[in-house]
Amino acid sequence: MRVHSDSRARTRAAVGLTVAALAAGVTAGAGPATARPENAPAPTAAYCGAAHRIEQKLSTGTTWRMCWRYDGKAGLVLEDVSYQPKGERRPIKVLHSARLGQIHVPYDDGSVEYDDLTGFDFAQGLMNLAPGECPGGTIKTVKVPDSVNETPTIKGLCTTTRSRGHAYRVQGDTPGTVHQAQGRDLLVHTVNQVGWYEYLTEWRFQDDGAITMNLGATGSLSWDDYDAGDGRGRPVGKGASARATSHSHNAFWRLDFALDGSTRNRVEQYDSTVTAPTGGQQAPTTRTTRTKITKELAGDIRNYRWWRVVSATGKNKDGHARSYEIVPGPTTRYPGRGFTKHDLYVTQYNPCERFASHNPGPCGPGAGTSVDRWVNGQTLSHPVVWMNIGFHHVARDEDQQPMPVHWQGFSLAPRDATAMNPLTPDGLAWQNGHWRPGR
Ligand SMILES: [Cu+2]
Repeated sequence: MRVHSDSRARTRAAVGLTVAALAAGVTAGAGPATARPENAPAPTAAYCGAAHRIEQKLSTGTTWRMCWRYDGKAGLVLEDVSYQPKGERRPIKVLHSARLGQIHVPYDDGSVEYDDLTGFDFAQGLMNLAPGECPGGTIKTVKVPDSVNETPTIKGLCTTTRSRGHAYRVQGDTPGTVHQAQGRDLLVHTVNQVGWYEYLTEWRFQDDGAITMNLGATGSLSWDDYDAGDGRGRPVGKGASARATSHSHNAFWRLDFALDGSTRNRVEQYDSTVTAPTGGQQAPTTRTTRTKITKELAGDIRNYRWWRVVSATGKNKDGHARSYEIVPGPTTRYPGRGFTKHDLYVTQYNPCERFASHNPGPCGPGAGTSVDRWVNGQTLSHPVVWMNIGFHHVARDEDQQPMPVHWQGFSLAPRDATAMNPLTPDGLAWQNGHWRPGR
């Protein structure tokens, strides 16, 4: 029997709140607290105290520093993120602010779609972490703003380190000498419950300067959505009766860069075309062109296309402008809504533009409440990057029980942030540029 979509939506929200309340050790009957007005300024982290500072020197010599705070709708927010490899005298500032921008979950049968951050209490569903969920690390205490719980304090933020295998290896023509290093990452994560799902928000800061942000979905398939009698679901129990409705998870991240401490960054797009050999050419040729993105952009991933955010002020020791490249992970673009039609949006900074969809209120007359509407030709002097990574979830038997984590996300790779590999061992430090073997 199909549940009316409205009641289903209410069920979903109620489950999230009840379980969060129980986890916090209070009864589910706690009344709503006074909420902060929607457009009130969020607490600033221009300076953060020790409780809100994350500083990790990794065993390979790289230090990551940042401040964290917790937003009543967006959840974990990382601010003033900087990176300092062993050869740099000062930290290299990368991001002013980084967080999720929305999780949009439309179901294939057209019955319902969820805006988990703005409409379904993603942030309020922060979960206490068991010690084993943060191996070798520390679990920080998070005060959840605007909480309906009487004690909105959750042991919910894990910071730890993890090995990622080889960072590099080179032997070259000196058989007795192998230069190799095992890479280390700083890992920062939370778990947020929304209805039947539990989302892992993971930020990975590598010792080579790369940053990877992933959203993982686990928990259980939505109990309310076993009614796909119309061919839009997959059977997950015995026979064909229990059908879980297929759906999409369209995750957005919002990144406000501050390369070398300035938000006045530039954005560039690169495209290459490959042409079959002509005349006497031995092989195909590839031509790469750069397009400066000076106005707001709704961009799409394409073969041979990439973007980078370039520092307006800082250069590395080779005299090259520092930048970070945007490296998308696998994605399924959902064409059902205007705001999911493109993979990457770059907008001019506006503090009112907070969520990629279902933004609390329009930002000016006729401005709309989703990121696609904000791309309207403004000149970019302070670009904000919105990345949209989609996953079409067609359930399988293995999704019970619990559901294995399915991941979606993307990376930022440093490009000319340092003059050489930031992990270069001393013995190879002279090999910069067109070096000559056997020196
Ligand atoms: Cu799913």
